[in-house]
Amino acid sequence: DTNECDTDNGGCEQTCTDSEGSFTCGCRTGFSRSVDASSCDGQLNITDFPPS
Ligand SMILES: [Ca+2]
Repeated sequence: DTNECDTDNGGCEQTCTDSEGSFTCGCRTGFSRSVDASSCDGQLNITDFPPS
């Protein structure tokens, strides 16, 4: 299997996770995945995720 994440991060805006035959885009804490599955929507209220 190829690692799509090696090329342009798999087209993902934030995180990319390779899997057998495919790959998955993800978002960091405080972001939600957009409807197009490759990009992420803005941060939630920062007070919901205080820095540790
Ligand atoms: Ca793959």
